[in-house]
Amino acid sequence: TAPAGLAYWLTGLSGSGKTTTAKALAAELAALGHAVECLDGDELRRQVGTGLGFSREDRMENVRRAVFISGLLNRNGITTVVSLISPYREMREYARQNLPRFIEVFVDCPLEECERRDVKGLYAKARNGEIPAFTGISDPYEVPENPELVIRTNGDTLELNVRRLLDFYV
Ligand code: GGZ
Repeated sequence: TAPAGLAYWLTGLSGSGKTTTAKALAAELAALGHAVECLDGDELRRQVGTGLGFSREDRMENVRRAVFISGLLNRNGITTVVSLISPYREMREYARQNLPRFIEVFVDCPLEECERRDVKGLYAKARNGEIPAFTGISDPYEVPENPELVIRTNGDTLELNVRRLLDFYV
């Protein structure tokens, strides 16, 4: 089973299923007796995102704050499940370099499917220009080149994806 103090880093488009997968993974890890915390982009931005927008610099700062918090937890044996779009390779590389037990997970879902789901109505707003610099529409997402895991949320079930995340350390 997984060692203590891992950082599962879930990257992917808005609406790809990062948060849903993260919560399910954290619940399973907790049931297995792990100390675990979720660090979700949307919530982090509300709690410690003062002054941050969605420029490349601000997204990098958001990632830096998440890495800092994750590091504090991880070094005390608490596993973290971090779900941030983290759209640039540079950002994920920074996280990899600064978190000793880092697992990059690409939450893969085609843009068309994320847009079809449009759970929060953000894609519609991005399309009509109400939200500028929206990832996948008017801002880049650099697909991970060498993630430890790729999970697909259109097709594979949540249960299968969580199982694959847990089995990574078998
Ligand atoms: C991307 C945006 C934007 C723009 C608001 N681009 O899926 P959500 O809605 O609930 O979560 C997304 C969140 C993005 O936060 P992250 O901290 O994960 O992004 S990053 O790692 O790039 O810093 C999305 C919403 O905020 N959102 N505006 N322009 N997502």
